[in-house]
Amino acid sequence: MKKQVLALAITAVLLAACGKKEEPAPAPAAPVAAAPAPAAEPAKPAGPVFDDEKVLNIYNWPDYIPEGMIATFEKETGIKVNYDTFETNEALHAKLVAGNSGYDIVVPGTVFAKPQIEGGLLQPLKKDQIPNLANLDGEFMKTLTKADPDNQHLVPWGWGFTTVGINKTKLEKALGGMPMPENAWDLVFKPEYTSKLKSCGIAYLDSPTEIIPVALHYIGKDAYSNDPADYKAANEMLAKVRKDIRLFSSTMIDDIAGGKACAAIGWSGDINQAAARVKENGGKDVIEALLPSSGALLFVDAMAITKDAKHPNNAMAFIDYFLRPENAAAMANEMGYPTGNKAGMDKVNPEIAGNKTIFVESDYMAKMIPPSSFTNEAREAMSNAYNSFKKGK
Ligand code: SPD
Repeated sequence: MKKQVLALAITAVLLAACGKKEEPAPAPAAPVAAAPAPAAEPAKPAGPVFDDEKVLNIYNWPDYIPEGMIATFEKETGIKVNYDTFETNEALHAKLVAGNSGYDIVVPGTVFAKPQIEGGLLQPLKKDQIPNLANLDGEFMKTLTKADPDNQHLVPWGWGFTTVGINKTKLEKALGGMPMPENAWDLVFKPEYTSKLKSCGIAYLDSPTEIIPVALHYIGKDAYSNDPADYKAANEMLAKVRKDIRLFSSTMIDDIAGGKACAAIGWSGDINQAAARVKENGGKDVIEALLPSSGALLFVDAMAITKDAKHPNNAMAFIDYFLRPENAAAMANEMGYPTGNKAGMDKVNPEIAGNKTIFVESDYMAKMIPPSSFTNEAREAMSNAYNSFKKGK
């Protein structure tokens, strides 16, 4: 029952963002897969089909795949998986726009997947080759229609939220008796706090579309504003704390676990992974992902097949494999990210299912900022604003 409530909570928030009518997407690029069977041939049983070349090239975020998941797929199928990582949506997007990325499966955030689908950079799925799509939560899939109108291109990999992560032990020492703020975003955005925390280290994710939206939200603007004047306002706020930021990184798990940062703008699952790493290493510091009173920024990352994938059938087979219940549970248990797959919920460990920063309760879910997207022009303006912030100009 509790699990049903959790599922409803995230879908309610994500669906709330789907109110706007989307412009129809242009016709998708033609699939590169093998030619369809002649009409007279009897229908093949649903399920995986493989390409002649037993290779699959995947491009995903770092620290985002449970141990052994690739090895088991390779063993079962004989397909050799080349698994590379990117650190920002911007980096993946640039590769897709340039074309011939060499990747079959990519995992954009939905904020970027929307323009990628509209631009014909991703190909539609052959759903008859992915029977495990049936394991996905239908309500959750409805939320993805904001980016992918008929659920033709995207299969959720993981969801989480951008928030403030802390090393409570070091942070309290650096605050020296100053009480925690009511809104955790103050820790990383308000000079009163950052000036104290710079001694134990403040880390920011390193990408315009990660930092500007939370900064906009903090100053009371729409996190997904397309207005450059709003970016200027966000930058004015950010400029005041720039000197206190120690590092910019999208792979900060070791930095947090190793004590290089006591406050960070990071991703929920990564902060939970840092907490687990400290414990594994026998450390005593307490690492926590916080739930800021003004809300945090929800994201959904989704698998998609590139328009020019050389191994689209192997890609479909991997997507079907990923959708097995045990893989969904491993994503939550090992990586701290739920997947929108309801079939694996009973395999999630009780302490993970009960972690409110992984399976967020409905009360807090109502405060979350749901994902949306930016125009191309806005992304460019945001990049300029972010780069001048980083340079301290
Ligand atoms: N460790 C990988 C976490 C994946 C984060 N994707 C975030 C996209 C948010 N915009």
